[in-house]
Amino acid sequence: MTYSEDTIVAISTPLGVSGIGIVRLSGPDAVKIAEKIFKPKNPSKVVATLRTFTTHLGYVVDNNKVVDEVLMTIMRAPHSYTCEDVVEFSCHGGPLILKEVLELCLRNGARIAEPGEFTKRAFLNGRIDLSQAEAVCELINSKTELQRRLSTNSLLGKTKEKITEIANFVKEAIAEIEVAIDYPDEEDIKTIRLSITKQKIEDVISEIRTAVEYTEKIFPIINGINVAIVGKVNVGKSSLLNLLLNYERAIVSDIPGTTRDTISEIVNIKGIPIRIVDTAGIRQHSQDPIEKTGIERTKNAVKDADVIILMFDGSQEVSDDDYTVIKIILTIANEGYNKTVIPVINKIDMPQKIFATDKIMKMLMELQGKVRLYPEVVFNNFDDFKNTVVKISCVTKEGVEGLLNNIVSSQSIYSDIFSSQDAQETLIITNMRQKELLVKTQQELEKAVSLDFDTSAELVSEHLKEAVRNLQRILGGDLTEDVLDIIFSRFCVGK
Ligand SMILES: Nc1nc2c(ncn2[C@@H]2O[C@H](COP(=O)(O)OP(=O)(O)OP(=O)(O)O)[C@@H](O)[C@H]2O)c(=O)[nH]1
Ligand SMILES: [Mg+2]
Repeated sequence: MTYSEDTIVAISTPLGVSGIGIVRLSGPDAVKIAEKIFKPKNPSKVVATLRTFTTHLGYVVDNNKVVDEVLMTIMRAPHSYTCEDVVEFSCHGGPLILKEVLELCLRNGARIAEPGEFTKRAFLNGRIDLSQAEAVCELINSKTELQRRLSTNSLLGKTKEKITEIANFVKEAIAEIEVAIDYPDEEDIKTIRLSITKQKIEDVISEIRTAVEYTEKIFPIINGINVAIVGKVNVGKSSLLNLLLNYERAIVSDIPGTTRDTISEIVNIKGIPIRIVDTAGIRQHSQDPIEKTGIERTKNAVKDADVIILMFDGSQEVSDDDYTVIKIILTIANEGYNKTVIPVINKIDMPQKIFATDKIMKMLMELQGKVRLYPEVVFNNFDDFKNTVVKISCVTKEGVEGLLNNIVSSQSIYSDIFSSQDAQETLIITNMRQKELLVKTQQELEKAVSLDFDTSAELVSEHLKEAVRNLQRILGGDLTEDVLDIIFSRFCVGK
């Protein structure tokens, strides 16, 4: 029994010129539509009787006009991606050809598919659960190897397995408690059994807590690390951005105040997506309204950043403008944001004036304890300070590789994840929706164990039931149509 009455169609490959492009039909009339528009090259073949998982050479025809020579693959219900009859036409990849085949399907009774509708049908027809459906979307959109690895595990059903296991545990606990409620007489046995049950739930809580912590660690991989390059005007911020991107994304000039807006780009560094934000240079007493807006945006970039590269120009002595930048970071730290700051001296290919006095050390000392300075900067001895602070040149590229290593290792979680090959053993949650439900589950379980199982058994049971409902929602149970629509609308058309 499948859920859909209608047959959907979409171009399932990206639009643009390519070797082949695929138009996919799914639904009860998929084969009927194929009969109308596909003419097998071998005239003895009859479309209606073609076996499942077979591919056939032929023509897509509009009445008698040939639209394209194609390969048609037929996959019959229930053994297809959607569990419905699926027909795929592998056409030549021109956008006009694909559009014509698509329109032909529409004219013959198909409806255009919504984003993610094929996967939604696979879910509604019970072939995959919601965590797997979401993994499909995340896999398609994954930009890095680590992201791909995590979503693949989820797609293989690892999330589903673990969640089901936990839900079963909690269900058993509910059964234990209901038995205790029904037979309240045997006091001794009841007390012992309930204390065992309580212990089991506590174990589940700690397992969930570990999973939530792990999720918090892996989220930066999914979302990437946000890095903001800040500093006074002309220190070389845009030069560093261009260097990391390997092309001239931002205008670089010796005129102070070149960058007036924030520029943000994603680079893939060691398998981690890193969003680098180049900001407008800071200088005091700027009267220029555009520059003032730029500075506001710099403040926001600092707020959003996981790592702040605080850049200085080594060829100059430090100035009040440098101090203004430090004050911006301090303001944001005082608002309660916990930031990692990597102080960087740029332009080390030029004669150095920055260490002529220990002013820079004193300025940076103000950040001590307010932000996480990385790598650990030594402040009690000026010579040690000079050695520990990161130094680079955007011209000779000296020190830049080391800076990248520092960005990644400052987020220590990455080394953990790189080393953990057994991620399969851990409950894997790959998005916010799943994480929120897991946290709700944890809260319900905690409420349950905070109660006296003997005297409040009924209330305990209620909390446990709510916990199970939250777990089921992770897999897509108990969700309303509109919530599902929102989830699947994030997909691309044709998937
Ligand atoms: N010698 C030398 N010059 C550099 C280095 N990095 C940048 N510059 C030069 O410094 C000047 C300013 O560089 P930008 O990258 O535009 O500096 P910025 O910090 O983005 O400046 P604003 O956008 O004005 O705040 C340019 O002339 C760069 O060529 C470096 O490592 N060594
Ligand atoms: Mg700039």
